Amino acid sequence: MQRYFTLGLCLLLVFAQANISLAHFGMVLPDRSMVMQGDNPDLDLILAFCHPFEQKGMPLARPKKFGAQTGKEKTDLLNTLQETKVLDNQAWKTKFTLKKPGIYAFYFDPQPYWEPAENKYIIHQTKAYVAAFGGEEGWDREVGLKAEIVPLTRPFGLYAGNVFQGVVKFKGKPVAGADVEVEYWNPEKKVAAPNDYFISQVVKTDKNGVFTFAPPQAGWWGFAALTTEKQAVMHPDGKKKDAEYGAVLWVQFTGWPGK
Ligand SMILES: [Cu+2]
Repeated sequence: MQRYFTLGLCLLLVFAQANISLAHFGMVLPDRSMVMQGDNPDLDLILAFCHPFEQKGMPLARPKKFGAQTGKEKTDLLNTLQETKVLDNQAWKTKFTLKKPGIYAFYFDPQPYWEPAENKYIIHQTKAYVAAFGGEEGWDREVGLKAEIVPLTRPFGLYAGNVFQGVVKFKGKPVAGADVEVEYWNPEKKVAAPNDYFISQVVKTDKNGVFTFAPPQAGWWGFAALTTEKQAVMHPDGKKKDAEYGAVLWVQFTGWPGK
């Protein structure tokens, strides 16, 4: 029942928005992007699938992969996930205790999500960074996801209004001319868009796969760089379907502390 309801909701959005980009986002949201000496070292993380500005949830099945990378070390965290609800939909949560200084990249690879309205699968490989205890090395290290945004701007300690740049990679190579959809995580739907064009911001990557964006307001902003792979996933109907790969990155921006 739940599944049909969500599906209906997504279809509704498709028709309601016509050609305006329909932005689903994988999401990994730590409760903080920076943890300092003396702070509580226990992070709470949620993993979800949603339309972040509109605060509409979609179900996220148990991911295929979920882990943390710090330095060259990868830790498999899949078994730590507990099912929860985010925006009334299936989602996942976990706790992670930071033990040493460094940059932690939290990433997941979801099961392909079938979107009948678009006759394709959606696979958003999603990432967020947490900087711990003064560590600063290695924020530009790739995790090695099939679809990945590699930051060119240090992805923490950012003010609202700072320019943010990243390289979009697919199978390890920069993607020129990719659409990057950008959305604000809009807690309690406090912000209303003047019209539907404002919901998702869109920028393109240049010939080197680089995109640039400057968020106007503090909060978490999601970047979803989209690449379609033809006939990527076998559908139960026996035909291979296209997959929209999203390289998704969530970055926290903070308001300027002065007046
Ligand atoms: Cu959707």
